[in-house]
Amino acid sequence: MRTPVKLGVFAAGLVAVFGAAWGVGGAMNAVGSPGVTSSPASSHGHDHGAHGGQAVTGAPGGLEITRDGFTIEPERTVFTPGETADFRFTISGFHGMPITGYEELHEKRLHLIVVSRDLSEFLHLHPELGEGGVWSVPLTLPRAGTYRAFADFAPYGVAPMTLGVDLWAGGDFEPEPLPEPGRVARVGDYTVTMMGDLVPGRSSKVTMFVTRDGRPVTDLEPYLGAHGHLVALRAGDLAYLHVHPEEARDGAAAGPGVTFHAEVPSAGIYRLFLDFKHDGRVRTAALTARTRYAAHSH
Ligand SMILES: [Cu+2]
Repeated sequence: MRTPVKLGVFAAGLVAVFGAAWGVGGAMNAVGSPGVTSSPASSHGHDHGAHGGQAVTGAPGGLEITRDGFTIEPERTVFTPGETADFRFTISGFHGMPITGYEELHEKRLHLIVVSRDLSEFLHLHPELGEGGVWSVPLTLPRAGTYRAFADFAPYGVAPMTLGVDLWAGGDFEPEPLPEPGRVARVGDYTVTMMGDLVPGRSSKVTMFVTRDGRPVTDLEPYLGAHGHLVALRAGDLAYLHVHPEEARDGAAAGPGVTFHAEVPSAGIYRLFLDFKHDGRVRTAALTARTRYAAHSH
């Protein structure tokens, strides 16, 4: 088990690097801080880690309302901004009837992600499954605009899939420009720094490093079966990347680093949303990442 040891040392080194950066104030705003992307441990992880080099198979999810015979069917798609309404939908199968049996994925039978198409708004909800396979959740679209709702689920005996459907909130819409690519996101007192790179065409390992007021957070609370939940969407078409947390085999540390494997279908710009739980509250940190090709690919 060479890799975990190396990564442990790598993470400890980053604590030191980031600690020092905080000392000089604001240095962490730098995009692609030296020592992060060029770390030998990091590139080594890409080449020989558990998922390193693994080809990405299949088209990205979330771009279609129907795939492999399964279709998301919302009862309504138009909402009033700022008003809470029940969002009800079914997932139908080949026979056109709603699916009622689902596997559990990250502790839930269905994850519903709703984002504005400019990626400035993000909601992560867990609808309830009612009679007849009808999913239902109170939904508030915060501002006017076009939204994409993603249902992430696995019918019994079927591989997990993501279907997407557009929703609308009427009114004047001011699109927000996508924030510049960078490695740092702030939410409240928390700062999240991304280590590792999204490499097109394969599974990429990224670690989200969480600090609060400059100190590493080491008591992240479990959330959806891990110490964080990451959603990655491609800017431009909102392709929904398949991301899974590193298996907590050796009693994974509750921070400051939370590691994920993301399947990146292409070069481009992606918006990453990290949900983590601390002090009893789930928080979402968002950052924009540009893919990087491996320094030496064979
Ligand atoms: Cu979820």
